Amino acid sequence: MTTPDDVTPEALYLRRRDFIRNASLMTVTALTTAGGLWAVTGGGARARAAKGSADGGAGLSTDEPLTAFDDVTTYNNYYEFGLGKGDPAEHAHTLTLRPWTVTVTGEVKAERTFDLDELTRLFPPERRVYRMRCVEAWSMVIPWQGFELRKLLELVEPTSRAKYVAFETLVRPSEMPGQKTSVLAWPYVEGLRLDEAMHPLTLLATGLYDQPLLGQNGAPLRLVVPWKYGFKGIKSIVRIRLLENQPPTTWNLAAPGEYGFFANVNPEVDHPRWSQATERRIGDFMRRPTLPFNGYADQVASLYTGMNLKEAF
Ligand SMILES: Nc1nc2c(c(=O)[nH]1)N[C@H]1C(S)=C(S)[C@@H](COP(=O)(O)O)O[C@H]1N2
Ligand SMILES: [Mo]
Repeated sequence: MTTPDDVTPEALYLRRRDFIRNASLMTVTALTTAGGLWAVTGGGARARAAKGSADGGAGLSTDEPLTAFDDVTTYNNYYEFGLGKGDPAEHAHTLTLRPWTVTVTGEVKAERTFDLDELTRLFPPERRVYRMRCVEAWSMVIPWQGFELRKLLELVEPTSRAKYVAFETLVRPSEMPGQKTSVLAWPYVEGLRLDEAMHPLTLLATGLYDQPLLGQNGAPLRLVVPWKYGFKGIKSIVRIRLLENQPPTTWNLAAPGEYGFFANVNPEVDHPRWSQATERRIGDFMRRPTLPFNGYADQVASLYTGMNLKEAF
């Protein structure tokens, strides 16, 4: 059940707006408590799993303690299944995951539709332990399995006109109850610049904690871009398009003053409604400082040289 304390700050804004537009769309339990959210909520002092083990991509994994499996799989944002942190775990297991296809189209020489199992045969998943930082100022350390997006892009051969990559989530309101509401515009869409998409850190994840992804984490295929805020990590992907122009993105469409296209983690650029200087690692009690590019500056800062960094965040 959705309680006021577990509704996301990202969604509270939408919920209020949505409520004004159509009071019958959603339950209204959270309307009264916008102020209470920054109290310590969620994972609390739950047990930690063991340290992360070595990975496939040399030097790309962190050896920080992993966030507990229970937290990674019950404290989620996935608005297709509700606005509460526990809603995806409660509802997403009903999503039909097979057959599942991913179509790659647009500015490519070899358009192609992949069956999900064909994709994992072509690109055997490897283990990558990444930090994840949500724009709501909480973070996790997650042991993913996945393959580098660049491998898929190289296979379909982007044309010289391709500058961006756009991603789309499945639309299936019969199984995704949130899509019967207008809390966001569906499908959920995201995008990267081509060089970001080609970066070895950028993953298409098929699993975590050595098992296939659960519905709440974006099964069967979701994007992971660890130096960007979590909302860039679009779930349950069915279409990937290579484009000449920058594609629209869901959170930028919903609240252009709050979320940009790049969404690189930057402790010095506050969200309009809260500070990004520190974060709460789920499972920890004390907050910790947030690092530029979520601690991946050495690997990715060079992608943004010459750019106004405020624009890149
Ligand atoms: N399709 C879709 N993808 C999504 C979202 C969503 O609501 N729908 N939420 C995003 C947000 S805000 C975050 S923080 C991450 C959360 O990923 P996790 O629940 O696996 O930790 O998923 C992102 N991907
Ligand atoms: Mo998020």
